[in-house]
Formats: sequence, structure tokens, C-alpha cells
Amino acid sequence: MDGAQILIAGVGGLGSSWAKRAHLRTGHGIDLVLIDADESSFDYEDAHIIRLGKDLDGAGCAALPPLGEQRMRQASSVSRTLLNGVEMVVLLTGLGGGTGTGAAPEFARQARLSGAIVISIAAIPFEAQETRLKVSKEGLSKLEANSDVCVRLDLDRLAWQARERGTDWRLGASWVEEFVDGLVRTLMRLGLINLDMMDLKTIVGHSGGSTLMVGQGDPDDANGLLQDAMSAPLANLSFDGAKACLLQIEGGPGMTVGQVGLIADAFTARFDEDAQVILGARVSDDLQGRIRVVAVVAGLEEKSNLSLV
Ligand SMILES: Nc1nc2c(ncn2[C@@H]2O[C@H](COP(=O)(O)OP(=O)(O)OP(=O)(O)O)[C@@H](O)[C@H]2O)c(=O)[nH]1
Ligand SMILES: [Mg+2]
Repeated sequence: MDGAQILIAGVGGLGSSWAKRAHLRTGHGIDLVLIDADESSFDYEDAHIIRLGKDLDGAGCAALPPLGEQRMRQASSVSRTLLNGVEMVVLLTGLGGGTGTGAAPEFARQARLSGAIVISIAAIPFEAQETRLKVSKEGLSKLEANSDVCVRLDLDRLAWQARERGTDWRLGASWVEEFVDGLVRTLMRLGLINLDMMDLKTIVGHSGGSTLMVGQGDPDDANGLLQDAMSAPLANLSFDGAKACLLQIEGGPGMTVGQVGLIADAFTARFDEDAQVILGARVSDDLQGRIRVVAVVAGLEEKSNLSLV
């Protein structure tokens, strides 16, 4: 049996630039679609392209989300063809502009309509960008409503971490790449192991907010792994009282049942005591002496805690 068929989608300028980098990292077997009104986003060979600016201004949707949404709707027959057979969409976007804010929720809607599970990763504008922050709010609630899991990335935290690592925030990206890579590798293999798409559907079907955690580290250091996952620049970082979780633990050939148990305990310690936890473990030769954990956490209390000024 083949693994899940996954499509990485980048919507808008920032989303496209992240999606290209994530796609470079994940490599073969994963499809990429770039969706933008701005031609300069399409400088990548191995991608499907949906142009939202054709015949119009050709340079972004000028901070007008309704225009982005409308153009995305007009492109629905192209999306339908592209989405045929896709089981999962990992959508990357930056909210606050016109294209991403307007088109991303609409593309997510189209993807779900065609039967895919949609995991969205949305950057929330910098605190100082008040207008953009306001624009992003509406896009975020629509995106959440149209996604199975919507992860909010805080650009302020991302920029801070990029500076710490000495990289450009816009490419800030090294973190986004790792995150998407960990996620996609795990999801791609779902079909091959003891977890499958049905398990994922069960977990994301829980009501309430949902998010992802991805961590890598030393197999004997469960707390270090949890810390690594918790250092993500997510806007919603509380997992307290979560009602459901799909936890995938992947390690090298030496990984033991004891290590898996300790890691699972560390990741789920703060969840609701009756939380439904579906655990999968897998041995990979490329993870010698290291462990990667990907958790899809659902049933979180509030859906949208974005505080806006
Ligand atoms: N400070 C700063 N923030 C940026 C920059 N580029 C993107 N952002 C942030 O990322 C969010 C999304 O921006 P883009 O991806 O460029 O917007 P878009 O979806 O292409 O939308 P339009 O170009 O308006 O149609 C913005 O709201 C900003 O918060 C930049 O060059 N400087
Ligand atoms: Mg743009």
C-alpha cells in the first residue's frame, strides 16, 4: 500500500516562499501548488501554479481579501483537478495581506470538499502591524472553519527565533521547513504502519481547537523532546486539557518500548485525564540515535485566542 497522497500548498507571498522551501526539504513524492496573484512567487520549477492575478493587476491583491477569495473561487475547476486523489493538504500562508487572507480559506474549503484532510499553518502578522493584524483576524476564523487542524504561527516569535539562529525571518523558515518535513514524513508513512488516515480523522474530528507539535532529539531525553516541541513559535501554546491526540514516535533501530512509553507520558501529561490518545511508533534507519515526535493535538478548549489590539 502506498502512503498518503499529500499536497503542499503555498498561498500568497509568504506562504509560497515557505512552501517552496518546505518542498525542497521534503523532496520526492510530494506535490506542491503555489497560489498567488504575484508572478514573482512562481520562480520554482517543480510546482503546480494557480494564478490569481492573471489579466488583472498582476501584483498581489492589494490588501483586499475579498478579491483574493473571489479569484480563488473562480479558479475552483483548476483546484478540483489538482485535488483529485489528494488525501491531505498541508497549507502554508501568511495572513494580513490580500491574497493569503482571502484565498487560503477558500482553497482549504475546496480541498475539504474534495475529501482531503486540511492542515493549515498560518502566520499571524507582527504585533506592530495593526492594520494587517485586523485583516488577519477574519481570515483566521475562516481558515479555522475550513481546516481540520489550523496551526497559528506567531511572526514575532518566529522572527525572534530566526534572529537567534542568525537567519532571515522571512526565510524563518528553517523552522517552518523542519516542521513541515517532520509532519509530511510522518503523514506519508501513515498508510504503511499501525496508524492510518482513519486514526487521524478520528482525532481531528474532536470538537474544539487543534494544533500540532513536532520535536526532535535524544531518545533518552523525553523532557528535552517535549521542550523542543514547545519551543515552536506557535501562537497557541497551551495543550492543557486536550481531549485527543495522535502521537507518532519515530526513532532509529535501537529505539526501545521503554523510551516510547516515557516520551508518550511526557507529551500527554497535561492532557485531559480521559483524553483519547492514539499512539504509533516506527523504526527508521535514517534516524540513528535520534527520535522524532509528531503530535496532532485536538479538543483544545478555545478555538481562537488571537488577541487583537
Ligand atoms: N514586516 C514585514 N512583514 C511582512 C513582509 N512580507 C510579509 N509580511 C507579513 O506576512 C503577512 C502576509 O504577507 P504576504 O504573504 O506578502 O501577503 P499576500 O498574501 O501575498 O497578500 P497581498 O500581497 O496583499 O495580495 C503580512 O501580513 C505581514 O505580516 C515584509 O516584507 N515585511
Ligand atoms: Mg503578495
